[in-house]
Amino acid sequence: MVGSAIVRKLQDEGYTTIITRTSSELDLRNQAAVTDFFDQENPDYVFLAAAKVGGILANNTYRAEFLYDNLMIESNIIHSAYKTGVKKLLFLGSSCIYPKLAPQPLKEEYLLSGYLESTNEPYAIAKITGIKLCDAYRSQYGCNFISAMPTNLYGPNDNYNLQGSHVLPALIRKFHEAKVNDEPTVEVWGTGSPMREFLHADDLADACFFLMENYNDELFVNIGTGEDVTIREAAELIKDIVGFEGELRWNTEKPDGTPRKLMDVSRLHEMGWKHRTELRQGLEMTYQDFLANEVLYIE
Ligand code: GFB
Repeated sequence: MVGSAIVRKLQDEGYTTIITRTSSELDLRNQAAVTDFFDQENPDYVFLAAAKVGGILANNTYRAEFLYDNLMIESNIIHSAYKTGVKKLLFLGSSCIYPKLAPQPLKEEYLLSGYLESTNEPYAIAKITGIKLCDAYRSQYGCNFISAMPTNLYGPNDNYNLQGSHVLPALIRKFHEAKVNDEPTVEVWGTGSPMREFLHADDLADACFFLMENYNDELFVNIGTGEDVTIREAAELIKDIVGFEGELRWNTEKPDGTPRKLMDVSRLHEMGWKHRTELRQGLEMTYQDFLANEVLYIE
């Protein structure tokens, strides 16, 4: 989702020499394969968006994979970028790097000031390591490697697998299928009280391009909208957009995860960047994209 959004942004900006690989073409966990790739292609600029990602259930179930795969991907790419003299690299982390009970909104300096949320601790540790790798290669070797921490994302090419997905694609699919099959209820996980901030993938890509052009410092930068909603509000919004007329059934056996993770985006705003897509509009676009690509998204 993020990689394809960045490619769309670069194409819109007129770039023609964009080098990409799918995961089946290049296994980024494989050090030798990544070394060969960088030696052959010699990229000038790297957007490191590749990661093993998923929603709360996937993070909590595949704890070893979320830690191992992400550590390998980051280590291989960042080290190869240094070895081959990449001019600039942007590493993408996640808002889950912050302590579970950090004050809100989350300022960049709250990193490592408390315990992490347990459901995604392995993923968060891997992402914190990515930030620290960029910092270490900057301080020891002078590499211009920067990091950005996006909030929860959604948009085209999201994962619609109900066991692996994040909340918004899961609910788009569930409400849509319940509407089509005339079902009376839709199961929604947790209590509905956690709050989440959501950013459209095209806005994220725009922010990544902005940072690649304008930001060269060590301290990582939050990327978000600065606004959040409860999961209950998000569910009601999707229900309305999809046109499902039944009831929500809250399954409190499933975890809520962190109570809130609202980004403080004042640094990005001060630099002159702000999101464009509001949540309702973004979800309407995403539902249309889901309808157009349902066959591809649901295998
Ligand atoms: O989007 P989500 O899986 O990730 O869940 P997190 C957000 C909230 O939505 C949780 C609730 O409180 C879920 O219980 N929820 C309700 C659902 N219904 C559903 C559903 O059908 N599917 C899903 N997936 N959730 C992830 C982290 O946390 O966020 C990652 O695990 C990463 O590490 C990512 O940071 C951005 O926001 O809780």
